[in-house]
Amino acid sequence: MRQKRIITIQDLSCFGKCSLTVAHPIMSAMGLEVCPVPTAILSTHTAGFTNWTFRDLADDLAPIAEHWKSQHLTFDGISTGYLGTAAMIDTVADYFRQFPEAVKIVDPVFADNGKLYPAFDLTYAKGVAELCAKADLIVPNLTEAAFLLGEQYVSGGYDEAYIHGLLRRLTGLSCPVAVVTGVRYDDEHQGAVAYDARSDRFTQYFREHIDVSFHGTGDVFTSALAGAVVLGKDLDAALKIAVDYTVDCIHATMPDIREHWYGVKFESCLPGLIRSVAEN
Ligand code: PXL
Repeated sequence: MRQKRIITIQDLSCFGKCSLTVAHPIMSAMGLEVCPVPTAILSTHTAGFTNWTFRDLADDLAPIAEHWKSQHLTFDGISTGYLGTAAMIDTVADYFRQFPEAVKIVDPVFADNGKLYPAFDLTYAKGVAELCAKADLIVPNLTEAAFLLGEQYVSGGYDEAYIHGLLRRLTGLSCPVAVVTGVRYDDEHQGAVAYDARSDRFTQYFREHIDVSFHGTGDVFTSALAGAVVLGKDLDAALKIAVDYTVDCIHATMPDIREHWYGVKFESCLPGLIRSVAEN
């Protein structure tokens, strides 16, 4: 059987443990053949560092896809993350058109904690909502979900009915499956809730809430989720694999939180992820 093959389109932040520098090793460890398409090269990510370098690689993306088409390459999945510019959204939509056989997973990556990331505005958020309409699976956090729907962000005190309604409205963007991350119904637990509009079915997986916030955990979660989905795992198994791995990475980083504030130590947890893929 041919190894499952996934394109991952997002930036390469050379330091900081996010986007491609986590997606590639995580999905490789899961057994996928990973084909990274860097949208930009930055010296560091933009959350907490200053004066980072940024080189836009937008002009390289279309020729890469054209070359791959000329070589008759096919892909089982395409996963997208931080794209950097609104123009890049159209380029990614072209990848979706050129490789219709691939399962398309969009992590919006433009906001958190009620606020847009520094590089983005409402036009960008609208562009991502249009990209979500072309995806098979979207993975917003609660802030991104609110922006995608043009709704008020609700930071807490919500119940299951709210989250289920939110997920139904997200699939109403014209994407069959939505997963929201960072859901907390009480003070002790945190997890992800998914909805498949085709079967009208919700699924969820929670672990203990850890009262810290690390940059890049969204990218870690989506990498493990996308890897699991493209490997053919069902939504229940994929949620468990991704939540467990993300929580394990946070635990592994906690003792070193001051030194390691910029991202999680995902490497030491890869053996557990590999076991989890085999078991679930
Ligand atoms: O983890 C999301 C992310 C990815 N890439 C870059 C970022 C961010 C979030 O701020 O700045 C460059």
